[in-house]
Amino acid sequence: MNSNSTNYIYLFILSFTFQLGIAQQKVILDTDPGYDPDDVGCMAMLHSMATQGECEILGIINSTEFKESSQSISAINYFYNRKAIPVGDYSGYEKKINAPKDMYAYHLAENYPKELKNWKHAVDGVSLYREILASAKDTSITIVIIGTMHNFYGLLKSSSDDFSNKSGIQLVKEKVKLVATMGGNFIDGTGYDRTNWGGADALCEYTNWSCINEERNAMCRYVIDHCPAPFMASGWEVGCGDYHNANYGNVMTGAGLRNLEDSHIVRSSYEYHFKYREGSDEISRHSNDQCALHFAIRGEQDNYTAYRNGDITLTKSGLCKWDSKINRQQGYIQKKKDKDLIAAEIEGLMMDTAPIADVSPPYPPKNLSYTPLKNKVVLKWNPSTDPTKGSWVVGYNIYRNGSYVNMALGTKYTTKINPKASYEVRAVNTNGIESEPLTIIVK
Ligand SMILES: [Ca+2]
Ligand SMILES: [Ca+2]
Repeated sequence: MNSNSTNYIYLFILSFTFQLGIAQQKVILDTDPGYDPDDVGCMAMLHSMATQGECEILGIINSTEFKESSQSISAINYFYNRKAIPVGDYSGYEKKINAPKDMYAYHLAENYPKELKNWKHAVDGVSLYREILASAKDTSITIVIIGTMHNFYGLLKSSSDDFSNKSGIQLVKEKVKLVATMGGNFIDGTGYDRTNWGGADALCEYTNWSCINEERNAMCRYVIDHCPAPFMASGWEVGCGDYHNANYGNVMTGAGLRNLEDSHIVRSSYEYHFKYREGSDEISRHSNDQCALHFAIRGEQDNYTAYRNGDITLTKSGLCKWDSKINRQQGYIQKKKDKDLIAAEIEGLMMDTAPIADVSPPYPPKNLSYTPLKNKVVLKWNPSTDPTKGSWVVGYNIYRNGSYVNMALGTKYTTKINPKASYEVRAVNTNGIESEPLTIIVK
């Protein structure tokens, strides 16, 4: 094939992609790995869609109180040869505790290689959001929350810092395209919560974890009342419909993982969970978290019906309501296609093997400059990219006088003033490979 026809085919594919409206999404995933393996299924899907060029994963944040949860995220990133993806963790708990040994988060942290040697080395979750959003283009970021709201609530409550002089609300308003969340219950637009939104008193006799959790309910009500970006919920009834036979049943995934190698991290997580937590040989699970991500990246396609541009209310007792007459850019999805057809698509995405590690360096950043402040200096540069499909730039390593200092997640780094210091900035790809440096001497 000559290069003209190659170019022609490339342009054709490019225009076809744009016609379909499939743009590459820049995603921050906020997850709670531990109790339920659907978070692992969801991370597997995310990596798989990244390999196919549908999205870049800018960071993954844990919201649980378990020390092993952020490490389990790190192990999953490592498995998919993207060990340099920043991992965040919620630092607001009074204390972090060890995960019970029957949890897959414990299993992954113990038995799989990972970059994060200790949860304390994870980036603070709220800081991770703020640093990435501060340097992002307007309305460019998709946030997918499949855990609790601890980190995102913290972001909305946050104020000016070294990353940005803007409030968290302002950053979300400017930079975020969509907040997609697994949560709530919206059969016919209303229902009692039994998810991370804090549960509901009304369901307390049903299972004890659906009793109201006042902290989560209050956080979620704040988020719903104050989130200035489009906010879409994938409720309990979408991925898991066993509650009052809601919305045509469960989207069950996981059984197919048995076709993978024993050591595949997703298969192993599901098997561990079912063996030790449920005492079962079956490894099929509802797909609550996966449906939220599926919609966030691919849109409704023919899988879901999206009810947009309304207003969500969550009451203190856990009742979720949607009002189509007030447009606060909030809404929810319901299944459109048969549950088993959606499940097949999701499970297919959960079963990818790891892509080849990207060993070619990203392009170096450009236009490094600095601004001296009172006791500080702010380095700034232009963003760079990695040309390898399925890889991207996850951050920039900063060196001072030849020694590594830190990784910046945006295109700015603030540090205490150090006269005559020489700074190097190197772009870092998903596999941790650095670009050639860009150097400046602070006078
Ligand atoms: Ca979850
Ligand atoms: Ca590369």
